[in-house]
Amino acid sequence: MKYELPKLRYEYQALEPYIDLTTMTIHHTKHHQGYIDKLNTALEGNEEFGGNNIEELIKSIDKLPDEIQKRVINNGGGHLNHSMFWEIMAPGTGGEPHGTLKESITSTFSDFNSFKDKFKEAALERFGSGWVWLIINNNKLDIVSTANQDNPLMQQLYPLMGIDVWEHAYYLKYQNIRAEYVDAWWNVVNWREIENRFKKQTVHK
Ligand code: MN3
Repeated sequence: MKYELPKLRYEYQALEPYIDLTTMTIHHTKHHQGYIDKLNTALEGNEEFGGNNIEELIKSIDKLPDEIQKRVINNGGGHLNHSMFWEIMAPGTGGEPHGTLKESITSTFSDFNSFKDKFKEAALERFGSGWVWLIINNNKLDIVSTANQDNPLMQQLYPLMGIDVWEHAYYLKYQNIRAEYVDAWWNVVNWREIENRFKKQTVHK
């Protein structure tokens, strides 16, 4: 089974004015598709790895043969990261999380605005291309940053949400001003989906 580009649950222009139509279109159809194509090529002859579950593939990255490991980190990571990214955004969202996720964020970071400040700081500090994540590990939240297309699952940390700070994610609209992109991005954060990801990691644990 080859990996395939997931369909978006909204139109390419739906996240305007915060994320523009052209960026969304290129990001999904060119960048994300490119990672998938290269991942499929890397796995030719190695189809036993992952069993078409991208999370499992990335979690067990150490088990892959050396000659394809780096390509799978880059392109499998790219596929996993973007698949989550499209889902944790939606039009008409933003605001604040609810329920146990809100409680957990508040008890970890003292309040929601402090969490946002810390997340933004990490996004601005990420040198070059990468991602900033809210992760959960043994029921504890933390903010971590990774380079390139690395995913926290490679360190067995579960990503609840993450922001793509590669220039391809914001350059057309925000040019070099990453801070403006991060500020705008909060308006399209789909907390309901992130709450679901949080619940799946905390129930029965
Ligand atoms: Mn990207």
